[in-house]
Amino acid sequence: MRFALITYYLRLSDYPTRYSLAALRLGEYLNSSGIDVDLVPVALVDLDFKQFVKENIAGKYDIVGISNYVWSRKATPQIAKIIHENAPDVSIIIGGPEVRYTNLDLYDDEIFILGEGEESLVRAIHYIENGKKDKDFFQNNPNIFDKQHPEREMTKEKLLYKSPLFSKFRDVGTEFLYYETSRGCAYNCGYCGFRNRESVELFDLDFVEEEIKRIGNIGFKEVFVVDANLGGTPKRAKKIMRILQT
Ligand code: B12
Ligand code: SF4
Repeated sequence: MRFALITYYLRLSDYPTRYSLAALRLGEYLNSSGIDVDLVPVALVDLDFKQFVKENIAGKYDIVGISNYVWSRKATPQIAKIIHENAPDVSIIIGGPEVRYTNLDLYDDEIFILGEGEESLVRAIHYIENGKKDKDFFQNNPNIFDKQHPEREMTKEKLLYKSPLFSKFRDVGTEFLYYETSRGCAYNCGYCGFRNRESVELFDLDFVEEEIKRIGNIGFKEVFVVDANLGGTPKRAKKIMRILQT
């Protein structure tokens, strides 16, 4: 089955990349799990949803994943509706931080994943590939829900990664890159929108070194490091900075 991950971008002049880190991470994870995946970046400004779906999705893919953040909360149900109308055989899976606030009245038969996507997305794709026959699927995956199974809860996620970045997806420009070295934040503030996981986990430093080498080889001009824990782990932070400098 062919899978497309739709990822929106905005503010290209400030942050000149069409690829979110989520898309790159999920893309590599799916690819190394044997799933045929394409990344489909789309500018959210002035987007003609119908034309986008006709040109990029209909007839090309069986399953579409959509990355939903607060800035795409209006666009996502609209795109899902237009996919249903123009490509009715396509199944839709929605993930990202905004899933926590999903209003199911706006949706039809989409599958939603709370929290980090990697292994849950693989499981949801296999569920669809197997004709949605597994009756216990939602019970066994409490972070996954749909309109028929609206109960949901965050599950404890283990930080999962297989291939480093740029194993499959290398042609992502050279101007700018989002790059992470840990996930989660130790503070867990009540008002924070970044609450995809309860615990903090750090990427293995050898893995980080391999990825930074690749970033250097590709020659990115600017790298935005995403790590809520860098200041709290000074020894590790210094190591990462040294790797970045070499
Ligand atoms: C880098 C970043 C930005 C970048 C752009 C992000 C981008 N396009 O990728 C910039 C600087 C532009 C930005 C701006 C803003 N941001 Co910001 N940003 C981040 C930050 C620090 C890192 C994002 C990231 O790459 N994380 C690492 C990746 C791997 O994690 P992830 O994106 O969560 O993806 C995982 C899961 O969500 C899930 N997932 C994601 N997509 C999908 C899709 C499918 C199908 C599935 C199954 C799963 C799935 O799986 C992924 C891998 O596990 C996060 C905080 C954080 N640490 O995550 C805030 C965050 C995403 N931003 C946030 C906000 C609010 C904003 C602003 C609106 C702030 C403002 N008031 O202006 C602006 C507006 C953005 C805009 N587009 O106009 C919120 C979003 C809350 C929400 N409910 O969506 C966050 C969570 C921060 C927070 N503390 O609240 N941001
Ligand atoms: S990222 Fe910032 S706001 Fe969110 S939990 Fe951590 S310290 Fe609090």
